[in-house]
Formats: sequence, C-alpha cells, structure tokens
Amino acid sequence: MSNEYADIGLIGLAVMGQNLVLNMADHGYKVAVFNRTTEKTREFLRHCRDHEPSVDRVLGYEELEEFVAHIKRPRKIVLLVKAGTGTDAALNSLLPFLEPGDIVVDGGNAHWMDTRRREREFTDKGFEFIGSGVSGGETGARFGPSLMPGGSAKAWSSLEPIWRAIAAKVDPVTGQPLEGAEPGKPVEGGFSCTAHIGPDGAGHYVKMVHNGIEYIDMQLISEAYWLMKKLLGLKSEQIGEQFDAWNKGDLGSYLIQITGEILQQQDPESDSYLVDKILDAAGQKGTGLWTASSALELGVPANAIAEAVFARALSSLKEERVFASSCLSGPAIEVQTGIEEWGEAIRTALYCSKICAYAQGFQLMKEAQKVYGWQLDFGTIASIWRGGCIIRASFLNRITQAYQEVPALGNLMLAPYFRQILAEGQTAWRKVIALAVVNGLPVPAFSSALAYYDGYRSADLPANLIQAQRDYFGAHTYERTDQPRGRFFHLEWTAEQRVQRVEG
Ligand code: 2AM
Repeated sequence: MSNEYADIGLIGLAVMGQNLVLNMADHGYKVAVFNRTTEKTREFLRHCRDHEPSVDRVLGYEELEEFVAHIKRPRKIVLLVKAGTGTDAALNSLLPFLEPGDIVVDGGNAHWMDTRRREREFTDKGFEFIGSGVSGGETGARFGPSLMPGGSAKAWSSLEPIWRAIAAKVDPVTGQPLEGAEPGKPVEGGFSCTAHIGPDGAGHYVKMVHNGIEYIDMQLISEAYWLMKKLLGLKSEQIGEQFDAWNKGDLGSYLIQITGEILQQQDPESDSYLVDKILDAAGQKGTGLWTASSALELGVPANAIAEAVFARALSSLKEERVFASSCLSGPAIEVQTGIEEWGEAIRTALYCSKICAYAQGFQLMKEAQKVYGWQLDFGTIASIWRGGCIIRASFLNRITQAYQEVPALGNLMLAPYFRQILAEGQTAWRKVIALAVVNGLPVPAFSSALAYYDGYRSADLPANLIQAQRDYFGAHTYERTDQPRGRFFHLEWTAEQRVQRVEG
C-alpha cells in the first residue's frame, strides 16, 4: 500500500461503517479502513472503485498495524463494530499499535457504563476515548446522522471538524432538515446536528434516551393508527392519508411521514395493504430496555417510555394472545361516526402524549447528569435531534426554544407553549382514552402518558396511605403535612405493637 496518510481511520465495515466512511470521504477526508474479515474490506474497495466518486479518499488495509500506521497523528480511529464483546475485542487488538494522544471513537450502540469504563481505561494509558452516539440508521450514516459524542473536551476539539462536516444539517431557525444541491451531494452551511454532550458516557447515555423516546414515539403512533382502524373503521390507505395531513402540522416528523407511506403501501404478494399482512409481534434490540431500566434505577417516572418497551413485549406473545382472545371476554367494539371530529381528537391525544413522553426523557437525562457528574445542555440536545435521527421532528425546534428560553426548566410540560397545548388538548385526549377503554382497545402509551400528566399536576396523591402502610408493617416512619419536611414520625399502630415495644 502507498505511503499516503489518512485523516481518520474506521474499523468495522458493516453497512453503518461503510456509509460513515463514504460520508467522510464525500466531505473531502481521507479515510483508512479495516475490517476483521478481510474479504469485506476487499468487497468494499471494489464497490468504491465501481460506484463511488470519492474512491481515491478510501484507503483499505488488511493488517491492523499497517492500517494504524497510515493515519495522521494524533490518530483518530472510529470503531463501528458489534457493541459489547465485539467492541472490547476490537479495542484490545488495537491497543498495542496506539501512541499517546491517539483518539479512539466508539460509534456503536454501547451501554454508557461500558463507555465510562473504556474511557477510564484508555485515559489511564494516555489515549483519548470518545463514545459517540450515531443516529439515523444506514441513510443517516451515509448522508448525515445526528452525532452525540461524549469524551474529553480536548479529544472533541480534534474530532469536531469531521463530526460537524458529516452530521445532518438543518436550518438554524426553523430546524427543518436541509438537503444537498443534488441527492447525495453534501449539504453546505446550516446548523450541524452534533455537539459535545459531556464527558465519558454522556454521549452514549443521550443516544440511549433518544432510542427510548423513539420506542414511545413509535408506540404512540401505532396506538393512533389502531384507534383509527378499529374505532373509526378506516382502511389502511385512509389512515395513511390522515398521517400525511398530520405531517404538515405540529406533528410533522420523520416517523409520521414514513407511517403515512407505510400505510399506503400495497402488498406486492396480494391485493391487501402490506401492513395488514405483517405479523403483529414487535422485536427489540435493547436500548429501550436500557432507558427504562435506567429510569427505574434512578427513580425517574418515565412510565410511558417503559410502557412502550412492555407493549412490544406483550405484542411478542402472539400465540398466547391468540389463545386468550378465545377465552378472555371484552366488550364488542362500537365503530364511531364523526370521523373528522374523532380523527382530530386522536391527533390531539397523540400530540399531548408525545409531549409527556419527551418530558420524561428529558427528566431522565436531568437526573442522570446529577448521578454521573455531567452538565447536559438540553437545548443543544434537542437541537441536534432536529436532523439526521429517527425522532427528527419540527416539535424538537419547540423543545430547543423552550430550553433556550429557560435552561433550568423544571419540566418540559411547564414551558408556556407545551402547557398551552396540554391545556387545550386534555379534554380530547381524555375522551379518546375513555372511548378506547370502553371499547376494550389497549392504549397503554396514551393512557400512561396521561397518568403522568395527571400525577405530575396533582398537589396531593394517595401516597400518604402508602407511607402509613409502610409504617404499620415495617416501622418505616412518615413525614407529616403539618410539620417541616425531614422530620420523621412513627406510630405503634396496634395494641400488639405497643406491647412488643414495651417488652422490647
Ligand atoms: P466481521 O466482518 O469480521 O464480522 C458488525 O458486526 C461489524 O463488527 C463487522 O464489521 C464485524 O466484523 C465487526 N466485529 C464483530 N465482532 C468483532 C470482533 N470481535 N472484533 C473485531 N470486529 C468485530
């Protein structure tokens, strides 16, 4: 191989890795590439030779040592390998060839605790380590992802020009994604959807919360679809048109847009709509679970996000559900008239639920930053989710503005714009959930989002009784409403307890 030096190296030539390489090469960077299985490197180079104008900027290596030796120092090496054991194996094989100051960037879907550990290990050895969330799937990686890097400020300043160049671009004011002059051509100017999130695992944590939000976004959309199908008796295509219309308003987003397209897609194998032929058992890879379990661990009420994970789990019990449908009773579904009115009510329910779900995601990050010692900038986080990633939506511009106006906002629901939407929408939102419940249609995401809203806005909750019960059976003590917080009381509730106390 030649004595050319690459600006950056990338290990792991699965689709995401290949597309990120091509994205970097399109932006004028020379990229050294390496893959454990050399045949994949050769195949990728053949593809570049035949199809990619930026082929001269992709330098392939079959030996790891040679790959590392051909990257400008301090080296920047991006890993896009299988998360978990794949990442540790790749990092271990790379270590002997690194020099002090070299920067390793893990772009995989790592658990943030793994990233914290790896960052410490690398820093102790004199290297730099960045854990960067990369969102937007294959197309995002190719034409502009949302990038969420965590690591030292010094490492970030080295990586920043490349990350800014390849990230998705949006209009800085409207937040609308910007397209290249021609399809596939890099976008010039605009706001770049990346920012330094914080140290160690902060980037991967924020990427994880993004994925948790993606779960609930998808579940909410599915519930809206289901209500239009079951309660309003609409055909797939009509529902798709409804989503097309919603996409032009406040709900405008990538997920709403693709839902409109999906629902109008004919099945190539039959005369039905494809969605009606797809088995209703949802898969999951685990980042929703991580988000929900982090919320449980940190004691943050992110019930709608957790509900979305459980809803997928329940859907996957297809055989059990089929059996239960024949023996557990429920009401007959009464198809409604007044499609327009109900359609608008469902849209409102979806929007209100979405606000609550995002509020939960941001509350979770707020608590995590305290526990893990980060200082997250929520306005910036919302702003870099406006383009490139799966949850990109015009709504994120509203969130950006809300946090820019009040960086220490107590809860997203309290921002004037969101407060008003919730106030105006709550009646329709409640009606939709009530109608679903009466008709036996499950709307776990809609209703848990509403329960969060109602719980959060309740000055009083029945937890006084829980405290009394805890004190009764376990002497866990309680605080009193007529005494300052932090003073704890206990009552010997029964004669038996009083006797035991005297004897004890
Ligand atoms: P492979 O082509 O040799 O399997 C996604 O699986 C990417 O991660 C692939 O590029 C894959 O390489 C790489 N990968 C998975 N496990 C790995 C490991 N233990 N070491 C290095 N790369 C690995």
